[in-house]
Amino acid sequence: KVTLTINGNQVQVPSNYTVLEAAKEAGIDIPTLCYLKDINEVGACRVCLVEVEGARSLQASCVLPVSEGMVVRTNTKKVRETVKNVVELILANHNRECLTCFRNKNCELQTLTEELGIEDIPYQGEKRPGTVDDKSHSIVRDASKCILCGRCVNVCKNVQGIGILDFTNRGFYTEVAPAFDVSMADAPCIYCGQCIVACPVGALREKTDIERIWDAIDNPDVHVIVQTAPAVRAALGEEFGLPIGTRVTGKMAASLRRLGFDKVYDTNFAADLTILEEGHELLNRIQNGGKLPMITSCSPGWIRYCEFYYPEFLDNLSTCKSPHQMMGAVLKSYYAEKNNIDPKKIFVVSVMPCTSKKTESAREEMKVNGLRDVDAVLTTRELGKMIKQARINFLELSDEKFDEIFGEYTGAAVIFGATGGVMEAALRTVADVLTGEDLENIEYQAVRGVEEGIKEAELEIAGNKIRIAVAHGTANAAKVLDMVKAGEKDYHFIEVMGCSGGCVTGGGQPQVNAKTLMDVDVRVERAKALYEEDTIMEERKSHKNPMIKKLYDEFLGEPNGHKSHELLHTHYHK
Ligand code: HC1
Ligand code: SF4
Repeated sequence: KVTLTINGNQVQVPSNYTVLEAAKEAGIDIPTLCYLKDINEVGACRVCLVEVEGARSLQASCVLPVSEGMVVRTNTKKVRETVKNVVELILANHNRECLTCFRNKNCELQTLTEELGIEDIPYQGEKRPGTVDDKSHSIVRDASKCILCGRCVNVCKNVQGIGILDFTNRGFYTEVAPAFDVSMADAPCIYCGQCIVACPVGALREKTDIERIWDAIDNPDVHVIVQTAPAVRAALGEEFGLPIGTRVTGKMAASLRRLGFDKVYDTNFAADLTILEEGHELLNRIQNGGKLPMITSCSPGWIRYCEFYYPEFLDNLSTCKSPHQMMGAVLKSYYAEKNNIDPKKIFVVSVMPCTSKKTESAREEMKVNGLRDVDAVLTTRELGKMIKQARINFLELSDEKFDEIFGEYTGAAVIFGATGGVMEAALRTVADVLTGEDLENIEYQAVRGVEEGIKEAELEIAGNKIRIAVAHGTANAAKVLDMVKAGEKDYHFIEVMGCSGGCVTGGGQPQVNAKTLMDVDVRVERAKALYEEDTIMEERKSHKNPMIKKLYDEFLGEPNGHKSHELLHTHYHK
């Protein structure tokens, strides 16, 4: 422990703390902008400057280690004036269209400007030319809003292990962009959107589909069906000021009905369906000498990562489409038939915590007879905006249920949204199939949690040894694949999710500001909401979903059967 003085108060903190962390612990708020805990600790923006006794110049507190007897002041005239000056310079070169910005009222630069009492910008010079790249299906990059903080650069490089974005050009013309200034559409970007979540301003955002969806809803000839991913219910409330990890399943269903969707369904239904298909695929591969390890295929960021960086593992991917794509395919076949609706007039909208799903839904592989399974994807953030546009008072809504029958789901489905959840859901079904019993012990703690980037276990089920691994974040996926390639590990089944924490912290989820992230592990809080929902469900195993049984009886036949292959499976090629 080290003792130092901050603003006249003695503070005792661990010796590996920075001054910023020490101040935070003492309840003293130092402003930051480029700082992002564990991801971007570079002292680049100079907003967190403090005065240190004995030092000639002001110091960036986010990179300044504490030391015994240190005397720090955070609120002197010199600090206030310098920091104000720093932010004024950033603003002078910033496209200040705040009122019409996607991030209006949710922008760290805007908040800082208000907190520092900046009312006019003394410097009026030339501005950096601002290019907008909106060519990809998933991500829009607006250089005129970029403040060069580097948060996106480091999340992509260090957390995802990819490095699409970097500083290009020099001096005044410095930009953050993919190498050689290519569009995000042409870069080997996986569209995970972690750069968007890390961005403190409006320089990176999703390509919005809001207007297309309003058009579909307003068109009386179109039957518009919405489905929501497991993880959305754990985060949507944050868009309306609720605490991180508040579960809003019932309010969400109610708000979707009020938005005017003809049917309100849950991707969870299709997650249960995925487990039946994928579970049987796994058993098939194990029993018939198929390609192992089998690797999950529901995270489209991970699929793109595999295609670009580990194509030798493409045959290891489960052939299952991701749940929301399966749902789309079932709606445009079974549901259309049953309700006598022309599938061409059905418009399927998925609400997802993910920006990569926008690109996934547009892939050629995700069509049946030339029709897209899913017509448009909204992020959780975009759904929040639509609810506000419709002037629905979200917080006042009473809980409602999803529509029958594709709104029916089990606890196994809802945990898909957290890292380890797909694995646990699959094990609950595979174990019952192998033992022929209705097992009571269904919580697989070894695959839960975010402490480890890679989780492993060896299970003994009905005399079979099954070796599994779970990786979240593509940098961790790379580590697992390298071990498999080197022959150091030999698994039967691997779950990979493109984002650290799984879908709950996907690139389409509400942004949480850097200050809050110093105290809260968002991955943990949102996952809790899903595990809680699991425990209160009547059925907690996918094969016990009565509507899934009905779907097989009336339409699909059996898991991995002919119809399933036509509608629910695909294959990725080099
Ligand atoms: Fe996911 Fe999935 S869990 S991919 O992580 O398999 O996005 O939430 O919807 O499709 O069900 C995301 C979440 C989601 C699919 C399911
Ligand atoms: Fe990197 Fe993901 Fe952003 Fe692409 S979407 S630039 S892979 S963080």
